[in-house]
Amino acid sequence: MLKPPTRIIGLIDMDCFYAQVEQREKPELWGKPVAVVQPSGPRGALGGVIALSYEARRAGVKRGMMVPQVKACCSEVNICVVPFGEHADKPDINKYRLASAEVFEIINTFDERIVVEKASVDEAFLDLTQLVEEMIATEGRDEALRRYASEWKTIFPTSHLAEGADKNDSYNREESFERWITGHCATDFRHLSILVAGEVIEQLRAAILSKTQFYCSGGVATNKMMAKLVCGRHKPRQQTLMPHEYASNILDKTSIQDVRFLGGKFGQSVCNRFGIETMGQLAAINLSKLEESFPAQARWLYEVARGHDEEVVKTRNLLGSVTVSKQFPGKRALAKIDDIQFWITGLSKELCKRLHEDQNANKRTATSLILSFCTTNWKQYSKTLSMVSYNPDDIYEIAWGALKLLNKATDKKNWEPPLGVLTLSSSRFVGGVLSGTRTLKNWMKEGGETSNIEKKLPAIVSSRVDDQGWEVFNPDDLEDVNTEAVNAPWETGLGSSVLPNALGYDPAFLNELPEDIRAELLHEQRLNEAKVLQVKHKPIDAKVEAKGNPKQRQKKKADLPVDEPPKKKIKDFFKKD
Ligand code: DCP
Ligand code: CA
Ligand code: CA
Repeated sequence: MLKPPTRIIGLIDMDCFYAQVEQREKPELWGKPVAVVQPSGPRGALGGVIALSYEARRAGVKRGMMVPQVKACCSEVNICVVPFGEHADKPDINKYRLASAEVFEIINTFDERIVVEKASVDEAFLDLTQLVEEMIATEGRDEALRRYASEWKTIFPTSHLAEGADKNDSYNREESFERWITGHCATDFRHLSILVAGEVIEQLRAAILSKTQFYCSGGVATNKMMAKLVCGRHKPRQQTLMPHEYASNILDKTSIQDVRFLGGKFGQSVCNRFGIETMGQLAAINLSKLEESFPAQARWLYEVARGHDEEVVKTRNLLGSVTVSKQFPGKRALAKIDDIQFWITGLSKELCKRLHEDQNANKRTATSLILSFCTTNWKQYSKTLSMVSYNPDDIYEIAWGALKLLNKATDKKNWEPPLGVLTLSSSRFVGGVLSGTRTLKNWMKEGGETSNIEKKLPAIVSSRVDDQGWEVFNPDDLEDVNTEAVNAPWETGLGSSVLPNALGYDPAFLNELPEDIRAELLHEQRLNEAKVLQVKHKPIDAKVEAKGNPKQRQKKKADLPVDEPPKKKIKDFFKKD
């Protein structure tokens, strides 16, 4: 038997976030169809749509469409292009990040009894359990009920009760809400708790709107998975409350792909394996059947199908690292020393710019610099170096000084093996601000402002160090380093934002994505890495794959046949064949 849930969890998700940032910047765009598109190259070519105002959605525009298609759907659409970075040739999402920081400032300071977990650039989970308990204890249950009975229309202007019928054509928000308040909420403490949390979220959303002009939606339930699911139920500018009792009503008709962590390939493989589409159908499959096909995820699947999810809301305010990264896929891989120096210069400048912003915002200074790169053979290397100052020239010297020793080419111009990803990242923050002229070392020696030293964050947890001090790691060696990169609950080994990703996803970019999309990209990456490793090292044993070796599968924490890559020393790796 699953234990009855005891927590009250909220989720806030900004509506069409990047589009609202553009609308606030150009107020004439409020109420109009707006599409935010990626610049696909520095020379003005445009990429696909990443955010859409609801007016554009109503005209049929979809995320991912290219501009001509968008215009065909909606001729009066306003196209806003994400600007290009100053120093590194890639989109600069800084203005959305800054807008996000404004929102998080309000969420983080709203009430100290709320535990806030930033889940992506525009989304936060809130554990409201303590606050709600204390609110009911302070006001008194009967007093609260009296207040709600007389004032509910003004207290809950945008709230919906998710009980199943709220998606029917005949649904009447006010009727349904009033019936709930005077019925279940009056007799059942668990319902009342959800209602009180709904009042908190109404107030928090109103505060966000009045201070930033941004609209958002909210969800309240007894766990993260359901809070996230119901938040989307009456979007935009609305919030949806779900007492646990209605979980099966909601899940019965919920598409498996609409559930957190099931939106991607994994969810699809669950659907395909059992020939099902809804969470209701998933709940009809018993645990041992689930274990046969998905040993690592079976328990989790079993529980979420019943509306249960134990994942805790973890405080996550500050990023553990500031990272800049650049990918050079395929033929663009860097094979010339000049090019590598050019890009390290650009990344050093970009990193410095970000570090200064971080310093201003968070009153902290990074003390370590991590240089990571990935060769075209998918191998990833990383070295933790000391930060000497927040000066781009110093950062360049340190990074290039370490990297240049690894060139396998014998002439003075070329570089071997070519580099597919270059990443500079800084971490191990200490409290306080280093002034421009002093070196970090002296500042630290003088005792500076280091009295409030933050917890030092491990840069890279699990890796092997070769005899030149380079950390050599494989995807399976990676561990989470207290960043925003979120793993699916059954996974442990992916998502470190410090590290470059073999398929070239920029970790800084990944961190800003909604977590389901990020989990999906990482999942896809894992699949591709598995393929690459198989092709390179060992053909797949079709029989073992078909039968599945439960032990081996469990060890890998995912149902993918990932072969152990050969443990080659970095020196051998760079030796000429
Ligand atoms: N984003 C992105 N690339 C993607 C998906 C999203 O850059 N593939 C950015 C743009 C979005 C922001 O992240 O505005 C938040 O993503 P959401 O999925 O929350 O979508 P929106 O906030 O745009 O819309 P909604 O109102 O549906 O939440
Ligand atoms: Ca959003
Ligand atoms: Ca989101």
